[in-house]
Amino acid sequence: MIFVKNLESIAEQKWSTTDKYPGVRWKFLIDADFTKSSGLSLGFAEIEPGGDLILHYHSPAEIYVITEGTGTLNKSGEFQEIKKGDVVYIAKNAKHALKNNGKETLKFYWIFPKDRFSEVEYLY
Ligand code: 7BC
Ligand code: NI
Repeated sequence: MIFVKNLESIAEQKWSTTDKYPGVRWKFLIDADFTKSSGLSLGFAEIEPGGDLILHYHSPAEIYVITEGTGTLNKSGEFQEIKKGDVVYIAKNAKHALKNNGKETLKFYWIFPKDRFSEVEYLY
């Protein structure tokens, strides 16, 4: 099965948020809770200036594709500045966080090797 989507095609989907991650909002693009897909899932997130996707880990590995802005990536205690165009590989159970210390909104896609985001258990 093959399909094409883009952010405009999910304009009606509400942004998800949680008090755990101040200034972070996200949508689901390829995700078995929304699409007839399996094996991989992809979401899109925005972190406003000052926002923080706090330190966490999960059993699936993860990839980030940064499309706008800058941020500080916490690589299990080692910090690295990231920017538009960067891609990030996060191994399974590796602690990571992403904070926007910049002036513009940080935008990125994340990919999990799972059917759906809702089955990823976040641990802290
Ligand atoms: O962006 C979100 C929001 C919960 O999650 C994906 C990023 C991550 O590192 O798990
Ligand atoms: Ni993560």
